[in-house]
Amino acid sequence: MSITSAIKQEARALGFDAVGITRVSRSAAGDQENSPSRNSETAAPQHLFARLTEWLRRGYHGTMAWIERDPNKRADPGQVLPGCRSIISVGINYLTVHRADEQPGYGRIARYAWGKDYHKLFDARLKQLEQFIHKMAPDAKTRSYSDTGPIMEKAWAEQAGLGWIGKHSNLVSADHGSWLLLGEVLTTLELEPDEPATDLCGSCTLCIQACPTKAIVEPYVVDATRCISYLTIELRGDEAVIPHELQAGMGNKIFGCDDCLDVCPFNLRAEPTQEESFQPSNWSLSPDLKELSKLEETTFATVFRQSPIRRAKHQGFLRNVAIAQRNLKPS
Ligand code: B12
Ligand code: SF4
Ligand code: SF4
Repeated sequence: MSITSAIKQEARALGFDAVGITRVSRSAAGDQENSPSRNSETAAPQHLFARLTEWLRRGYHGTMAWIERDPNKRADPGQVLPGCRSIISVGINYLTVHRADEQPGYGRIARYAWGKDYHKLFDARLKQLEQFIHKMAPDAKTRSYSDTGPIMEKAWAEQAGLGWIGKHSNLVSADHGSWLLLGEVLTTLELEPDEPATDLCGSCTLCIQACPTKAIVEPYVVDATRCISYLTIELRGDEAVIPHELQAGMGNKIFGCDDCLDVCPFNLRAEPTQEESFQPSNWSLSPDLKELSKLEETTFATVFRQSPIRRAKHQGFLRNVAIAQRNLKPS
């Protein structure tokens, strides 16, 4: 069995639902010069760099200053792992059989945050995959990330054939629909690449129409400053930092948003995950806004200890709850 096949087999055995490989060319890997503008065989750092810098120029990142720190590095894996030759993209399906309770008085939490924080799950499995690679190829260098590294994960996952970037700008998998979280191992090994995925969106615009705050400003481009996910998770400050028009669009969403993902026709084929850590906690399907509005800081820290929700912090979460409560009332 080739090393590529062995790595893929191991990734699946570790519980990754999707795995694919992109070959990063020598020039793209920043070995010859520290610029992402050189041509590549199988990857496209030029496009990544251009899209990222245009997105930043338009200010779509809002207060997420960390994303503008080093766009060159973010678009060029060779600057993250010198000598990088391949990226092993992996995905885990987080769809469960559950549905959110739509009763009035309840808030709405994005599906990825119904269970435990996925970062830990990915970190542990990615480390195991790296160990496996080192056993097979002791000289190989590796580095792994999920979400928190300077890597444009969706673009590499698309190149690796895991799915295509849909018009809502997230990766859509033919097998798992919208419900795939991503991670990757960068390595100096030259592995056999997969075919990039083909964009199957066609003339569909359901996600663009479904967005309550018109954050998908053009197909494939999301203005984060209008996106409810950003407003409820990333944006710090009191209610005054969110324009009234966007507060109204938030509806009952108190952490993240799935509206553009929910409507995607490719979700019809998606099968639920067996993954224990994505199974919803008691409060995640029917979060009672009245109860949550009384949550003390210490209780917040205890209840959401293992949940992605702790990222919003106590103040931000209660701000979101207050906006959702106001949105319940007829104006
Ligand atoms: C910053 C960030 C956000 C920001 C900005 C979102 C965004 N679209 O960029 C905010 C806070 C809003 C956000 C929200 C969400 N996020 Co987020 N986020 C990230 C993060 C950290 C970086 C993404 C990034 O580089 N953005 C910068 C822009 C420039 O890049 P981009 O999104 O890839 O957009 C460009 C491409 O789409 C490109 N493009 C591609 N094809 C084409 C074709 C054409 C013709 C054109 C013109 C352009 C184009 O042009 C776009 C604009 O420049 C990644 C993790 C990572 N390191 O990659 C997770 C990540 C993208 N997020 C993820 C998730 C799950 C979400 C949410 C669904 C969470 C939720 N339920 O609330 C929402 C979805 C909102 C949405 N519709 O995008 C997952 C997505 C998994 C997947 N299947 O795609 C990731 C990969 C994390 C992970 N490890 O799984 N996120
Ligand atoms: S996550 Fe919600 S607010 Fe953000 S682009 Fe999708 S539908 Fe719009
Ligand atoms: S809803 Fe339609 S346009 Fe949006 S990602 Fe899915 S198929 Fe593409």
